[in-house]
Amino acid sequence: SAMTKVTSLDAMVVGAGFGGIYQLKKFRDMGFSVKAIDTASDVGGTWYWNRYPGAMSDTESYLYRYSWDSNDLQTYPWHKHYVYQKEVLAYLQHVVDKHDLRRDIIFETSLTDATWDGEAKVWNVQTSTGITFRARYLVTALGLLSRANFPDIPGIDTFRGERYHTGAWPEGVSMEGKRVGIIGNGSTGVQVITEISKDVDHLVSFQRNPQYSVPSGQRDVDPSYRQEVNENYNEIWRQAKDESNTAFGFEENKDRPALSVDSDTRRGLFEAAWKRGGGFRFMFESFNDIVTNEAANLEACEFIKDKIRQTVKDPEKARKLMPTQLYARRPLCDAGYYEQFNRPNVQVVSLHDTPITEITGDGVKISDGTVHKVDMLIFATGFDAVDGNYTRLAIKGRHGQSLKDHWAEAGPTSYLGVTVADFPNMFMILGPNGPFSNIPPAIETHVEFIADIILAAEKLARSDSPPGKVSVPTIVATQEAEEAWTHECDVVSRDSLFRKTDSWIFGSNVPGKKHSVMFYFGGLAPYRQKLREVAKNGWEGFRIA
Ligand code: NA7
Repeated sequence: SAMTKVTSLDAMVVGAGFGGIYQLKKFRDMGFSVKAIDTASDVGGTWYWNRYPGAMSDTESYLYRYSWDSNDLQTYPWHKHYVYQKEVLAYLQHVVDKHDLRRDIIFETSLTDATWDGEAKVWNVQTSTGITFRARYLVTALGLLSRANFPDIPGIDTFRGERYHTGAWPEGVSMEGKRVGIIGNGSTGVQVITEISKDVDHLVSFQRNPQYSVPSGQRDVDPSYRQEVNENYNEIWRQAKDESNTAFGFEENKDRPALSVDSDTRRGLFEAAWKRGGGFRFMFESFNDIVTNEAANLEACEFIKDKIRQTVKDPEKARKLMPTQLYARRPLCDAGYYEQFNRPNVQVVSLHDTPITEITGDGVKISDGTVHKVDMLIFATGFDAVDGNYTRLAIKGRHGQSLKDHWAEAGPTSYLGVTVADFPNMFMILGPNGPFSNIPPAIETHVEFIADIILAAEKLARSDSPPGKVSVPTIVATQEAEEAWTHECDVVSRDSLFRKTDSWIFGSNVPGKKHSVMFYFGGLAPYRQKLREVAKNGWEGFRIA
C-alpha cells in the first residue's frame, strides 16, 4: 500500500561522510533524536564514491582525521605520510562502529524534497524510499565535491567500451591489456594516470589545460615520527586550527616575498620544498606571495616547468605537458606523474592543438581526423562543486523558494558558509563561502559551531517558555549578515590569483556556471576567530526566536 511512514526527529543529517558522521555523533551526544541518510550503501561520502586507482588524500595522514577522539589519535594505525582511499574509508567505518552510529544511518536513501513548515517549525523531508521525516533541525553534509561533471562531447553515449567517472568508480575494474583514454588531469586525473600507466596496454591523456604538479613525498612512516606526532598532538591541532590558514600542518610563510631574495636563494628554497613534497607546502611554505603576486607566481611556474623539461625525455610530450596558465589552482602533488610520460605506452594529446570532435563507438576522434581507439574511457572531469550539490535538491525555505532560487541572482551566498537567510534551522557543513583549507578541521569547525548555536537557542527557548510548555526555537541568519559575509569573501579573495584562473574553486569548470566566489580565502584560523566573535556577540547576524 502507499502508506507513508513519518518519523519525527529533533534533527536530521543528510550525508554520512566526514561531516555527517561527526554531526550525527554531536546530536547524539546532545541527547537529540537524530537520523542520517545517505544515497550510498555505506558511510564514507567522498571516500565511498571515489575509489578510482591511486585515490589518495594529499593532506598528511596525521591531519586527515578527526581531532576529537584523543585515544584514537594515539592508537589508530596509519603507515604512510598520506592515506589512500581504502584507508580513509576504513577509518570512517571504524569511527562509526566504535561510536555505534550505524544504527541511526539509513543508507540508499536520498533527500528528494525538504520544505520548512513555519507554523509547526519543522522541516518536512521527503526521501527517495518514501520515508518522510519531520525534523526540527536540518543539517546538510553533502560534501564539496559530489555532483559529477560529465563533459558534453558529441557521441559520448555511442561509446561501446567501458566508461567510468572517477567519482563513481565501481569495484573490480581491471586495466590489464587495455587501451585506456582519460579525459581530465586535475588532482584526480594526475593520480589516476600515475597509478595505472604501469598496468595498461596503452594510455592516452586527452589534456585540456596542463597543470603544475610537485612531488607528494609519499613514503613510509617511521615509528619515531609517529611517536613524535603522538606526543605533540594537542599542539599540532592548535597550530593547524588556530594559527594556520590552510591547516595542513605547516606554518605558511608570512614575511618572505619571492622576489625579496636573490635567484639562487629562491631556487634553493623551491628545491628544498620540492624535495620535502606536498602541493600546499610548495605553494605556501617558502614564500608569502606566490598566489597574490604575479611576478612571484611566475618564478614558481618557471621552477616547475624546468622540472618538467628535465623529467620528460620526449620534447614533444614535454611541450604538451608544459602549463600555460598561472600556478593558481588547487595545488597538485603526485608520486611520479611526469615520469609516466617516459613510458612508450603513455601518450598525451593536447586538446588545445587538436580538440576532441566526437566520441565514436570505439574511440576518441580529434580535430586532425585521428581516432584514438580505446577499450576504456575514464572521465576525471571533476564536479559541479560546492553549490552544485545543493542546487540539484529541492530544499525550500520560509517563502517556498529553493536554494537555487535564492542563489539565482547573487550566486552561491551564505552566512559563514553554514547557513542561508530565510532557511530557518537549516545548516550546511561546508556550504558556499566556507573556509578554503584542509577539510576535516573545517568540517569540525562547522559541526561544533552548529551544535553550539543550537544548544544556545534551545537553552534560550527553555528559559523563555511558560512553565510546562517548551517552545521550539528558530535560528535564522539575517539577509544583511549574509550580504556582509558575501562581501567579506569577495574582498579577501580579490588579490588572489586563484580568482583569475579558471577552475572549480571559483565555479568556472562547468559550462554555463557563473564565475563566483565560493570560498572564504582568509584562512581557517581567522575564520574560527570570526566564529568565536559571532558567538561572543550574542550570535551576531542571527535572529533567534
Ligand atoms: P578538477 O580539478 O575540476 O579537474 C577536472 C579536469 O577535467 C581538468 O583537467 C579539466 O580540464 C578536465 N575537463 C573538464 N571538462 C572537460 C572537457 N569538457 N574536456 C576536456 N577536459 C575537461 O577535478 P578533479 O576531480 O581532478 O579534482 C577536484 C578536487 O577533488 C580537487 O581539487 C581535490 O580537492 C579533490 P581544465 O583544466 O579545466 O582545462
